[in-house]
Amino acid sequence: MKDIVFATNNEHKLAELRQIMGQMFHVLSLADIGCHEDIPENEPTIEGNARAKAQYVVEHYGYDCFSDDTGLEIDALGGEPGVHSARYGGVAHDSERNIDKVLRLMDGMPMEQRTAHFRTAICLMMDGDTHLFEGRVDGHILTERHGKGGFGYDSIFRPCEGDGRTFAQMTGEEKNAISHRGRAVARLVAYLLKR
Ligand code: ITT
Repeated sequence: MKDIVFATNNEHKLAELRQIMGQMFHVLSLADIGCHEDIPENEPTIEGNARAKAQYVVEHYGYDCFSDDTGLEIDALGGEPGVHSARYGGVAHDSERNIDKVLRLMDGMPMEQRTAHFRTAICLMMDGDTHLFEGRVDGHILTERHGKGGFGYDSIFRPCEGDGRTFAQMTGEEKNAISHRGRAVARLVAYLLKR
């Protein structure tokens, strides 16, 4: 099985990736290659941040790799939290605070105004070339948390294509089948298998 490095520090993303790609590729984490630092993500777009993360690993560690940058874009909030999704509540990677802020800002809004989507940009840097793969899923932001699975904003996001459950109420397989990340990874895998 071929090794491939996934440039993430997010253990939930890594688990999802291994669930999707694990039969075909041996997915190595940053810890597996000895990278323990917080890679800077200062670009104004998720595509830019995905590229920055992959570039960092290529430059500092010399591995071909791919990265994932994801944002939750809420229409009524002008596309926020978007590229600021990880630290929307003020503290990096505190999902409870992030969710609290979204629910506060959307308090009292009717369901038809609560439309949102997740967008994932995957950046693959391989043999000196750069490739971007995108995935998107549309849905609604609920008024309170539902479910204990998933991570990040999953407990308040109900995808349009599902059966009324949030991502946090689905199994990993169910989420991957329709999610932003699942779709972007499907494109990445199709490309890697064709090469
Ligand atoms: P890496 O940069 O190390 O990959 P990160 O957690 O910083 O990990 P992002 O910047 O891409 O990742 O993600 C921003 C935040 O968006 C993340 O911290 C989660 O709270 C949220 N998020 C990302 N993917 C998600 C998903 O599939 N479901 C729910 N929330 C998600």
